[in-house]
Amino acid sequence: IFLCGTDNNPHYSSSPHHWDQRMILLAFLVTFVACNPPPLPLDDIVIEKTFTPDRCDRMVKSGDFVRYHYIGMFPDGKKFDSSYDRSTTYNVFVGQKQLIAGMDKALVGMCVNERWMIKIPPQLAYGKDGHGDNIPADSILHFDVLMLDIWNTEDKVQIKTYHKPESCGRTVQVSDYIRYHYNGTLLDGTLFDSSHTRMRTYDTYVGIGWLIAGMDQGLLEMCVGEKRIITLPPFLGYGENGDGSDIPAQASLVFDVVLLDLHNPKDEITVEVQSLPDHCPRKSVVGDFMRYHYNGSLLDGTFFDSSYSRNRTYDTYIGKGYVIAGMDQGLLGVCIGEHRRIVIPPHLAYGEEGTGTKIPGSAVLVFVVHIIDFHNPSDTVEITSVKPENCSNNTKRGDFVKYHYNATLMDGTYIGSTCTYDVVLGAGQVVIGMEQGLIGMCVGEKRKLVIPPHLAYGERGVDGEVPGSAVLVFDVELVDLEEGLPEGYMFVWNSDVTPNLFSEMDKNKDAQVDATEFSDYIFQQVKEGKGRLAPGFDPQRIIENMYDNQDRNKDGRITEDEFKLKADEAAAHDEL
Ligand SMILES: *[C@@H]1O[C@H](CO)[C@@H](O)[C@H](O)[C@H]1NC(C)=O
Ligand SMILES: *[C@@H]1O[C@H](CO)[C@@H](O)[C@H](O)[C@H]1NC(C)=O
Ligand SMILES: *[C@@H]1O[C@H](CO)[C@@H](O)[C@H](O)[C@H]1NC(C)=O
Ligand SMILES: *[C@@H]1O[C@H](CO)[C@@H](O)[C@H](O)[C@H]1NC(C)=O
Ligand SMILES: *[C@@H]1O[C@H](CO)[C@@H](O)[C@H](O)[C@H]1NC(C)=O
Ligand SMILES: *[C@@H]1O[C@H](CO)[C@@H](O)[C@H](O)[C@H]1NC(C)=O
Ligand SMILES: [Ca+2]
Ligand SMILES: [Ca+2]
Repeated sequence: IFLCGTDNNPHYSSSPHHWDQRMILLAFLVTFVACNPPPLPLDDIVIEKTFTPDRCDRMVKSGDFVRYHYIGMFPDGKKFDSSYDRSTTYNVFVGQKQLIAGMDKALVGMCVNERWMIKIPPQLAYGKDGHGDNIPADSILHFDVLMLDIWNTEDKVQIKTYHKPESCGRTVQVSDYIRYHYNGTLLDGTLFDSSHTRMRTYDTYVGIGWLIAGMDQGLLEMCVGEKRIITLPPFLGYGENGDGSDIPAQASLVFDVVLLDLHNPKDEITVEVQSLPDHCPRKSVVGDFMRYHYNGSLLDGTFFDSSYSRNRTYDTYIGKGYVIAGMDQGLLGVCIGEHRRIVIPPHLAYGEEGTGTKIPGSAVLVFVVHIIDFHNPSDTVEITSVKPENCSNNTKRGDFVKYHYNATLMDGTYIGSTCTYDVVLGAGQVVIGMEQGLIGMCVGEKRKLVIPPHLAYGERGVDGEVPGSAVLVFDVELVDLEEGLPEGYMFVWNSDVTPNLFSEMDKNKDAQVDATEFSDYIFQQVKEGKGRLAPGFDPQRIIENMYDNQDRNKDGRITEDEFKLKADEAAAHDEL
């Protein structure tokens, strides 16, 4: 009891006991254990491991620099110092006599996040002299230590790739510009920063001092989609000053990084031809108008737009600044039907600003395009012909023709077909391109006509059948040809006209020609081969028109005067 000292031992000193010698001995032992933990002598440090983390990437070696928190106590639990009270870790080299000998020895082997109770005898602490006012001579010291950070001046950036994408073509090189997401933590796991909380990637040049040295090194050789953990010592990070309130002085940093985007400002577009059609009569040039489908994504595969989802092609002139510069370039030299992948760096796309919600600033864009068709506003109808053996009596304006056709778009999409189609050439009954394509054909001839939209259905197309600005392909076969009349005539005489025309027509001799007399007479002439009506039109209507024309005063009869008057006028069309 007395060994303990009365002030230390209120319980025993105040207990009224009646004891014999044995009880004193017992009390003595009990008191000893109860009041003052480890007694002298303590030969060496004693370590009690209060917490050991599951993971231990590295243990403190002599020569390492460490950051840790501690509470310094005397064996009775009385605190004499604490780093927590100063709100800053204790930062020091281990094994270089910057610490008391016992600490230099004890810290070796500790892991980050490990917590030890270290008990140090005076001869390995402040010995007989003690230390200042706080530590009396011959004090055993207890330190409750929590290790937070370990590094060494020999350390280099450590890179641990934990995910590598299947294809890893290009990798980050010095002076590349990259976009990435990261989580930054201290070595003990404390998150100090994350691009995710800002909801935007970190965008920067690499290897040219825009970043802390460790990141400038640690991001090199990464490929898009790769995930790596970059660990760097403070001298490659924020060093002795730390950064702001979140990165303490002398802190090792751990960055969990996923690379999303990569380009170099010197980059041009890259084009990868994925498939070419067998037949490619011409390749696109500046000024062509193109219809294409595309899927657009970012370099990490994030989809941002597709023409397929809209069910319609993207239609534009190329090489003229109607689309982003990279696309203007990437669409040159393509064949109709070609598939190609075009990778466009941001300076040839939407630049540092990006656009909309889906294309971030400085994003590299990947377009997989399928060229449906293109044409030039100066294009004419392209005709490929297969002629029969005796090919004469070729079609010309005014001829009445019959033909078969099958129509498709350039990509083979079926548009329509007919068994026979009848038209008078030059009468505006079919699109201009078709009129042109049917000229000069003989019966039995087959042609493939490629008709640009300005000679077909134009920018509007035909609702539900022909898309706007579509190039059309017609396979035609001429099956019949009836020669037309000279331009502008609906009826011609094959032989000389009788001088008694009026009286021949006036069958009932009442000195006027009525509509029936007129049409009977014309039909008769046609039947006898003396005259010809323009083929391809309704004869009844032609004759009615002729009659109306001749009946100048519109009283429903033609008099001899009206007849003569009209007949004298040369070169008028629907007339006798
Ligand atoms: C960072 O943290 C976020 C949120 O916890 C997580 O989704 C992400 O995968 C982490 N890693 C990287 C590299 O961003
Ligand atoms: C375009 O993207 C869609 C949806 O991701 C996909 O189904 C389709 O195959 C893609 N088409 C091309 C030509 O890449
Ligand atoms: C596109 O066309 C397909 C088939 O014709 C149809 O099922 C789909 O709903 C259309 N989508 C849009 C966005 O019009
Ligand atoms: C082509 O014309 C020649 C001479 O007019 C004739 O002998 C031949 O039979 C004709 N061939 C056909 C396929 O009509
Ligand atoms: C060409 O036309 C003339 C007169 O119409 C006709 O006699 C001849 O048979 C035609 N020839 C062919 C090959 O159709
Ligand atoms: C149109 O297609 C049908 C069916 O494939 C074919 O029999 C016909 O010869 C084609 N017509 C033309 C004018 O090419
Ligand atoms: Ca009459
Ligand atoms: Ca009249």
